[in-house]
Amino acid sequence: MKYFRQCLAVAGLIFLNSHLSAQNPLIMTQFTADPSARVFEGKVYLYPSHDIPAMPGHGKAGWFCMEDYHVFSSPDLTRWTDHGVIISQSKVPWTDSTAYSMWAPDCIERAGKYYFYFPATAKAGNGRGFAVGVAIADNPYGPFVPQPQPVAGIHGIDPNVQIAPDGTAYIYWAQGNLYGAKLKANMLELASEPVKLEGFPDKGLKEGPYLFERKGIYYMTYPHVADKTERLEYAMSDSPLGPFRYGGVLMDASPSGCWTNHQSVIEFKNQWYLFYHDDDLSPNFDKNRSVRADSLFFNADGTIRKVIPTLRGVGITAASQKIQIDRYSSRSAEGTAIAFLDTLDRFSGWETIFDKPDAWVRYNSIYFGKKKSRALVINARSATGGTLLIRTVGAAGKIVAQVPIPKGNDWKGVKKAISAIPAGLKDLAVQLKDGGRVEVDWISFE
Ligand code: FUB
Repeated sequence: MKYFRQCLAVAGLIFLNSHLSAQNPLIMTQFTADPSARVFEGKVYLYPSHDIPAMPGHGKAGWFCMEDYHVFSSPDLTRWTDHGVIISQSKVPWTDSTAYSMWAPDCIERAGKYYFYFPATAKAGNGRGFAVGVAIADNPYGPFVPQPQPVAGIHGIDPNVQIAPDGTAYIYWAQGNLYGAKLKANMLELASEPVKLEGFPDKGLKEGPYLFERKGIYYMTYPHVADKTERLEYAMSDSPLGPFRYGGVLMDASPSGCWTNHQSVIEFKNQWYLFYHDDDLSPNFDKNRSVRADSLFFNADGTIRKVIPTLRGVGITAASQKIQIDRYSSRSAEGTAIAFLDTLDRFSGWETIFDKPDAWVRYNSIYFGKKKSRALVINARSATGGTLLIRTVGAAGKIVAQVPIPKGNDWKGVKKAISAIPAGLKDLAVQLKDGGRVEVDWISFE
């Protein structure tokens, strides 16, 4: 049954308004990559690529394999809703429906219409290689109607569209280097000759252009292979088509070895965020990726501070939710490890293993609502038996509960009354009191 669920999840067939978990990665029901995040109608919409494992007759083994796109939305960056498939390779008139090459997309709103841009391999007679198509909808979640032909004049991948404050729309794409052109007001045709954008490192692949504007500065962000794998960089300009001046590294290449990264940047409720991807749910095959988000900050001179990827990610976690402490904010130098709960079903997530006295993990931004919590539950198991201390962190930090985890091989929800009732927004630490080995799946407050 578990295997069946996993197959459905991987194929993207479990969706429809399922509310998903917070932290990184953001989506735990399917592989997602190349996130284009947008703020529409007061919510964050996420338009990622949808990686699937290749199978005989479906895609090329060892390579990217994508046949459709889902869209997700969230009111708070914590609860994500999957609105299901919006475009699939078999439903677009000009795409090769055997190519499984629906790579990094983007979406933008103009005059109440939503324009979804996607690269794909054209079928014979529609040009060679990658073209960029457009599909139009009245809502950010669709239904999207694909145009019969791709945008004339674009050969490449990773489309990105921005509308400058003066109303001019620009489209960007990649083909080894970064290119851009103006778009007509119909958002479907180029209004100027494509230009190669200038001001970027000469050496190494550049792709995934994503432009945003802040305080009159145009920031072009992009993945770049400066060494062995992609890192995220940015460049700045006073004009949407440049020339750009190199700004710096936005995110270092991942220590996981994931060859690609791909980004978007949004401001939501007065905070800037970087969306990107890594191979969290597929550590042995980096073409099955997962989308992440972390906060992004600017320096006073307009440059961007490098973003350090976290597992905790963004958003506030309700105390009554299952708090996945394996997505920690920080942890002790020794005595903790993170492991998949089930290596045959990685979508079921991770556990935290404590195996040294005083080892701890810290999980930030838990909201204790109006209803006072009187107890907590720890879903745990322990081959040795052991005791966990749960405490709030900070100057007024208190021990919330001391929870004995009985010896046993099975996962069990261990409930304990709380001695100090937390209120408001708190950071929590979970600590192994003495010796032993304790595994924790999640904790939650009642
Ligand atoms: O997802 C396929 C390709 O990998 C994207 O188009 C690139 O940006 C890279 O992330």
